[in-house]
Order: sequence, then C-alpha cells, then structure tokens
Amino acid sequence: TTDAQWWKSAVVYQIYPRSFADSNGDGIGDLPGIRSRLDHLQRLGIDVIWLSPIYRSPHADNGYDISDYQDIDPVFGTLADFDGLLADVHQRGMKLVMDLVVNHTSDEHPWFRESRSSSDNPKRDWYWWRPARDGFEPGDPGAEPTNWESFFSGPTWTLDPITGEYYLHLFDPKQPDLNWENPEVRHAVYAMMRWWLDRGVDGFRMDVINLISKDTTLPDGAPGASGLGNGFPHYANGPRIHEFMQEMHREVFAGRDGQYLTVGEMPGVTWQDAVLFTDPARHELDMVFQFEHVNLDHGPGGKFDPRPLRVSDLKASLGRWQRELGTAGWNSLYLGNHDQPRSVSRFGDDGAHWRESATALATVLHMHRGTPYVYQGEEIGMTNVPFATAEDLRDIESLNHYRKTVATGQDPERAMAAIRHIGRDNARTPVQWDDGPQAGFTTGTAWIGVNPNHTWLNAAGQYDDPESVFCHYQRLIELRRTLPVVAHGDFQMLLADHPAVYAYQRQREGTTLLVVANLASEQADVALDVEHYDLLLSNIEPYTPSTNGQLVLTPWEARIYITT
Ligand code: TEU
Ligand code: CA
Repeated sequence: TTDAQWWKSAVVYQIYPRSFADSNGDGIGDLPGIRSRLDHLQRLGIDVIWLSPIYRSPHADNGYDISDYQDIDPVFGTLADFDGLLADVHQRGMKLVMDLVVNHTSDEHPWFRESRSSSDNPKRDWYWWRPARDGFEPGDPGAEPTNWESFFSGPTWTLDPITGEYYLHLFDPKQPDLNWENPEVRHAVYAMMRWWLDRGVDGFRMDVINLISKDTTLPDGAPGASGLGNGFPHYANGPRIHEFMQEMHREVFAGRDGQYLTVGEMPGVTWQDAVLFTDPARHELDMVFQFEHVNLDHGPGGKFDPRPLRVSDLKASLGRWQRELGTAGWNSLYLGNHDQPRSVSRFGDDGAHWRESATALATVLHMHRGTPYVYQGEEIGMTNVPFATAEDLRDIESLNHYRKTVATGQDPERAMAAIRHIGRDNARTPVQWDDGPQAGFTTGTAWIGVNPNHTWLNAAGQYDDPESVFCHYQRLIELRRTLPVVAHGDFQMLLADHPAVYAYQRQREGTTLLVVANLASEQADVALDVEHYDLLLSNIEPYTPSTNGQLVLTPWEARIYITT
C-alpha cells in the first residue's frame, strides 16, 4: 500500500448536516453545530468526515438540489464557517470529504435558468431538452419524450412553458439532469471541483455518478405496474461512463499534491463494473457504494413493496463483494446512510436484542476488507422511527409515494407501513446526544421530530458504559488502526451454507482473524474449531467457551478471534 492509498486503512463518518447538531435554535443542524461536536468523532476514532450537501439550495431534496456549487447555504452557515470547520477537522488530524451532486442541479441554478430561457440560449444544451413525442401535442397524456418513471414517482420529464419543450429529471422536477455529453458542462464541473480542492477539502463522495452517461437515443423502458417505463438500463452505467470518470480523474486529481478520497455512489452497479471503476491502474475512483445488499429486501414492486430479508442472501451478497473485489479494486462498507432505514432495525432486532444486534452487525461490517462508513447515529444504535401519520414525514420520496397511493385509491395504511419500514426519514431524525426534550440537538424545535426513544438511547448515556454500542464501535475502529490484517488481509468465507451464522477468516503474513456472528434471535450451534485462537473481542460477556470444535452462540453474539 502506497501513501496514495491511505484510505485503505481509514474509517469514514457520514454527517447529514441538517440532523447532526443545531447551534442557533432554528431547528436545523449547521456548520457551527458540527464544529461543536468534533470531540464525539475524535473519541469514536474515525479518520474522515463525509458531509452530505451544504451548498446553496432550495432544499427540495434536502440539499441534493444545488443552486450554487461555490457557496454555503445560509441555513448551514457561511464560507467562513466552512473554512473554520475544515481547519478544526485538519487540526485534529482528520480529513473532510464533500458531497458532489453533478448528475443534476437545482432548477434554480443559474445554468438551468439560462438553459430554459430560450431554445437558442448558449446553455440550452447543458440539460436534456426534447420536444413532445411524435404525434402528440405538448402536455398531452403520454407526450413525454420517453416513458421513464422518476426515482421519486411520476414521469422523468416536465414540460417547460417557456419553450414548449420537456426537460429530463431522473429525480424531482426541481432536479434537472445535466447533459454530460456537452464538454462545457464537464469542464465547468471539473473547475468547480478544483476550486474546492484548492480550498483544502480532501475528496468527494459523488452522488449517483454512474447515471451521468445516458443512451443518447433515449429509448423507452419496459412498462411497469405504474404504467410508466423503467429507464434504468438506458441511463445507468451508460456508454461513456468510464471515459467520463477517467477524464475527471485527469482533469481534477492527477498531478496534485495531497491525499484524496473518491467514492462514487452507484445504484445498480455490479461487482464486474465495480472492479473496473476501482482498479487503481485505470485511474477512475478509489471505491464505489454498491446497492446489492440494500436491495435484498425490495419486492417486485420496488422499495415500497418490501419483503423479508433472508440472512443467507445477506451473507451471500456481502461475501461475493468481498471475494470479487479481493485483489483488483476496493470495497466501501456500509449498512446505512441518509437514504436507507436504520441498520439495526432493518438487519438486526431493535427490540429484545437491540444492543447485541447493533454490535454484531458492526462487528461483521468492520472486520471486512474495504473502507467502513459509519452513518451518524449508527454508532449509538439509533433505530427506525414510529411515524404515526404522513404529517410526521418530510422526505419528498416518501411523501410522493404516499400521495400517489392516496390518489390512486390504494390503501394509505399499507403505504405508511412500508414507509415506516424502509422510508428515508428513519435515518434523518436528529442525532440523539442526550435525554433532553430535543435530544440535545437543538434549543428550538427540530425540523423533523426526534425519535421518542432518545430518553434511553443517546450518546451521553453510552460514553462511559463499556458495554455500549458506542464503545463497541470504538474498539472495532481501534482494531483497524492497530492490526494491519483488518485493513489488508484477504478474505475467506466459512460456514457458507449456515442460514444464520456469518463466519469468515482474514489472513495476512501469518496472522489470521476469525470472525463469527450469529445474525439471528435464536441460539446457534456451529462446528468451528477455535483451539488455536485467542478471543480478541466479543459483544457479549461472559461468552460460552467452545468445546470439541463446537461453538454455541447466543442470539446476535459476535466474536473476533486471532491466531495465538
Ligand atoms: O441517492 C440515489 C439513489 O439511487 C437512491 O438511494 C435514492 O435516494 C432513492 O432512495 C431511490 O429510491 C442519491 C442521494 O443519496 C439521495 O439522497 C438523493 O435524493 C438522490 O441521489 C438524488 O440526488
Ligand atoms: Ca441551525
């Protein structure tokens, strides 16, 4: 490992600024709030902070709709606050990575304002403009240039009255897609990225970056239940995606002093694609966020048609990515983020086995080969939220799904049940710092209700409890820092056919780690010989010693052994 690959032994912490810490009582988290909580992150032991978007934005999608890439939204603070935060982070020996949202801008970005103003505006071609479908008048039902369905429900095309043409938006109408075919667009993005690197940031997490190269013939997609079509195959991992990533690398990162981290968020990416994106010899990205393991519980109707998760599917998926990105390429490791429900509620048991399952899941994730990401609140075991009605929700995706359900005469309670299970707002309630009325997040009223369980589930109550979820995360992160086998060892799955126990070995230069975790709420007996190992860490004390090559694991018990 060269210094340029420093991120191979790093741990990243994701901050969703809106919900992290509020300094001025307006109920919205902000940059001074983050500055005031850096002790928490340092105590946890992380190396890198990834900030979800803090740029100027109308907040149709909580900042993933940017109207000025080179300014901070006033709700979060100022550029001076940002420089102060960056200096504090660096002073504490940590790095800071920005979110880069360049598949689309806000419709309030000056680029789009110009583009929409007339058919011959010089920026017209910066976005995807198309006339109504042949034989249709603009505005007719079905007149959209393609039948694609947006990620947030409804068509991906909106008719703009100024010119009578449609523009493309894979997400909300307030998030028009940039046209990456146009070199001026690409070079404007690269210039903006260089501006942030010059300011001192340490890299980028690139939002839906594998959607930037579209099939320019814009074919219809296979029709689905909603009547709209699935455009995904025509815009995901498109024909020029690797060319664009290599160009970005050349234009932005190549030949620069400093150590950066790049991670591409890539829905639908296969491990075969991921190897190409992350093979260092190809100069594209350091790692990608893949979605295989977080789509396992999506049913045929998509995420709001959830189905039960099978542990065997989860094991097979995680193991496959460990194996296939074993030599060329590199994994990012995550169980949750601001788009996913809380991992302990989804993959664990947030009732009777809350602490045990949160720590067991953390153990298997953090002992993997790859770069782990901790999503804010995960390190204290924050859970899904008992949203009572649609009034409690804030997320555009969930609200659109709810409204569509009501408008089409389907069962709203069924929609609420799905949203409680898988909706993005589960991960967006304020970080639970203490047991105070607003969980220590704000002195005002939080923009989204705090989870009622903050009275017993909060950071303050965990720092000094050695058995807490927080202290377990601390120990896992410490192991990565101190044992090279954790970051660099190879991976081998054990007990591949067991339906509940996930076990694997990591090996490097004569050191072997053996990780075994019961990912179920029933006891498990497994044949595993640990005679030549010492117990390094477990999440349940005292543990049952092994006898005759058999291990008895209590519900959600997880152990890490190391060769003697
Ligand atoms: O998410 C992209 C994405 O594919 C999904 O996770 C998406 O959030 C949705 O849940 C699909 O059902 C990224 C951001 O992380 C997300 O917050 C943004 O809303 C989205 O892009 C658009 O910028
Ligand atoms: Ca605030």
